[in-house]
Amino acid sequence: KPKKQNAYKLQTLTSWLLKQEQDGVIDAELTIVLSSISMACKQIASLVQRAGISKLTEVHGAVNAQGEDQKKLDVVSNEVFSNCLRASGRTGIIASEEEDVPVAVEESYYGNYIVVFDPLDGSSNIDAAVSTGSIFGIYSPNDDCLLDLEDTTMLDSVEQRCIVNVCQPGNNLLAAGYCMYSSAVIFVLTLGNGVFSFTLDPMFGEFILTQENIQIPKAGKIYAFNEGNYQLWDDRLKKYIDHLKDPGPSGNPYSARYIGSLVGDFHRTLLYGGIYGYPRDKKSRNGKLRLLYECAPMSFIVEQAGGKGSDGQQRILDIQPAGIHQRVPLYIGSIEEVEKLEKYLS
Ligand code: AHM
Ligand code: MG
Repeated sequence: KPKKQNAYKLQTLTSWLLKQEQDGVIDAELTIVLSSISMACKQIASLVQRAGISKLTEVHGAVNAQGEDQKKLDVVSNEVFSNCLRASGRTGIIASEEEDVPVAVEESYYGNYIVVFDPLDGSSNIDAAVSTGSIFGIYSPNDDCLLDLEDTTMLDSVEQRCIVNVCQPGNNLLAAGYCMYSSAVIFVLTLGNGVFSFTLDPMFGEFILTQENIQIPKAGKIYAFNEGNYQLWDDRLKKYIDHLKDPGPSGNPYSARYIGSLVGDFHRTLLYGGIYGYPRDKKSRNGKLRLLYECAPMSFIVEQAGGKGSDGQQRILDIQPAGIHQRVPLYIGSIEEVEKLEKYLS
């Protein structure tokens, strides 16, 4: 009876992570960090789903139950993410798109992982109940950022040390992932050995493994750019976009799809192939997206799936960040599509 057999095969994110630990892919500390991130994502998923209702009651889930001022959902999501990471006791430094500077975690007693994250990307979509997501990346523990809290002379340099430790190129990422809050809640993860996708089962409240070793199609005729900025773009980029719209002899131009939510646009590109782009333009000289919290984690994932992440000239993962909130142009997706774009830009 195939149905029953399948039921036994269900694998939760937790059991999958423990298997990775047993196989020596990650250590016990990283397993705990990842599981605390998945916990944060479950909480954010329920906050996002209740956003319209919370507005009426002016309470965001349990977070604001004491009648404090209502906070914006991205601010609340940042607190949820930070609190889960702090409570894991395995993170040394956390750096969020929502915070001015990276923060050293005083509570750390074992691990010292560095976690960068964007707790709620695409939050302008929330009021219309359109997809949003959380994005994260994890870097190695680094002894240089261990804090001696007894030594007050160290405290001035703490912020500086944190910044130095967080500013690592994407090449150093140990793990990266995102959680998409859409018609389904999907957690996508790479530990550097392929890309795996888990779907939140609303019946059990558990992420269940639904796709293993995802491979992005080598090419794909879907492009996702905010074409409202067309007149602000470089002429070479305009030519590339014009080429995508040219039906050519086959009579089939590319299709345009743009949610305006990186996680949703990226997830579709990962599964169906094509290209997502956020170029530089006359207004924003480095584009809009952040290297540490958005571009590097997504590029690590896409490369693990056989695709490519580029700033138009070079591999995103090779870029050494000069600052924690640095922005870079991003072109990401199927290898052939990104390489074609690079040719147009060169
Ligand atoms: P955010 O971090 O402020 O949410 O901005 C990032 C978002 C991405 O999710 C999305 O791809 C992009 O901004 C959309 O920008 P635009 O509205 O300029 O097309
Ligand atoms: Mg963002």
